[in-house]
Amino acid sequence: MHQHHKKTGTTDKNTPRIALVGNPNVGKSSIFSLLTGRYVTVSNYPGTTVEIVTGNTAIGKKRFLIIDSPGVNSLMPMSEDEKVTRDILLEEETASVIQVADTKNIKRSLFLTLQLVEMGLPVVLDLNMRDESLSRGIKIEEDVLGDILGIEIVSTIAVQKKGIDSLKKAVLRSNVSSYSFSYDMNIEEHISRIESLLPEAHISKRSIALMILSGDKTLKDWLHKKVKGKDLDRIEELRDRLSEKYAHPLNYVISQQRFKIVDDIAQRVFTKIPVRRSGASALLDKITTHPVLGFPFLFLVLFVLYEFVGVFGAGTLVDLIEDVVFGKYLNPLATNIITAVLPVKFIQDLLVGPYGIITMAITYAIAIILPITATFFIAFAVMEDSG
Ligand SMILES: Nc1nc2c(ncn2[C@@H]2O[C@H](COP(=O)(O)OP(=O)(O)OP(=O)(O)O)[C@@H](O)[C@H]2O)c(=O)[nH]1
Ligand SMILES: [Mg+2]
Repeated sequence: MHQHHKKTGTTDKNTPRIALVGNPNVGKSSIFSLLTGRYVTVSNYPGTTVEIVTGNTAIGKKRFLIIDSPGVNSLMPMSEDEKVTRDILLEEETASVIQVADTKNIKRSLFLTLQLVEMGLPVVLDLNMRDESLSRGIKIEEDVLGDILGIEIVSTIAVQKKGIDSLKKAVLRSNVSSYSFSYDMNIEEHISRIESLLPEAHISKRSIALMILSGDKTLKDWLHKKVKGKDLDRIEELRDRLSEKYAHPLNYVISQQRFKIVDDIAQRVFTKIPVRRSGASALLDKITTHPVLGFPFLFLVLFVLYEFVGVFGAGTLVDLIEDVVFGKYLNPLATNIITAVLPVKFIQDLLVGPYGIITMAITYAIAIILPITATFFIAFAVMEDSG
């Protein structure tokens, strides 16, 4: 990887920016590598130790600067990483946001989608990790979700390089969502009051008002630069007045109302499909969970287990090892060696013969314990792995 240090965004002011945003560990960097070439720029986000990777790409005939951002769970920042991602969207113009989502975790993803939609930015929702979601029988009705949110929805499997072309096409078509949702009356009233005191920005005033109401302290510097002191006091007063109306902190109240909206959407788009498996395993599944056939099957399993551990292990194998391996070969061999090497009868009796340590104790220890424990553990392993 070719790396050199440069401040983000200064590459070329005229190249439209695409920001990759998403929850932690959903495949943002994998998608980033698939979209950009070999030449990327790694730099610290100004004033932080957080690393940001940017790269150029051409989609159709257009050139874009793509930014890979740190994973976030919310755009109401609680950590430096989250602040950086929020600032990437706040501080500069973004042509389009690609939200990379883990399809298995649709609710967590939608919680973030709502905040991006609120920001008034053009968003493409990329449902990544479709391989994993399908293998768990999770399917998202993309058309329905697209209709609800009014944005481009695509699905990808980054590790298999699948869906990247449709993602690129969707980026060219990306648009600001037409979806709007509201909070309770008190919150809505305070949002509009605060909005009227805010300047134009790269993200909507509504989203900034919600950050302020959520008690976002990381916005302080930005606000001091952009808003007059008198208006800042008024904004704080409005937030304090609203928070007095609730038993819980405002960020909790706002999050709860968002979660409710996320639940409603998820319910409409989330479907569970039967996981396709081989015929034999599906049949086995049917038999073992069948209310009537299940019991005979249980007894069959227990019987096979008894035959294997009890009859074969404790019977056949024990006899074989005791009588043949030890009785015919090892014990006579040990007796011959001992009587040849140690002429003292007392010591000979101690070691070999019917009560000798070697012939009796070791024979029993190995011949009896070994086959039983071995067959038992084999049976145990088979049962555990088969579930
Ligand atoms: N099965 C599967 N794994 C994927 C897919 N996309 C990415 N991964 C894997 O998921 C892991 C995380 O991928 P990254 O691209 O590092 O995720 P990220 O969103 O950049 O993570 P952070 O930057 O830490 O938030 C890696 O092991 C990827 O190989 C996918 O579509 N399917
Ligand atoms: Mg990453």
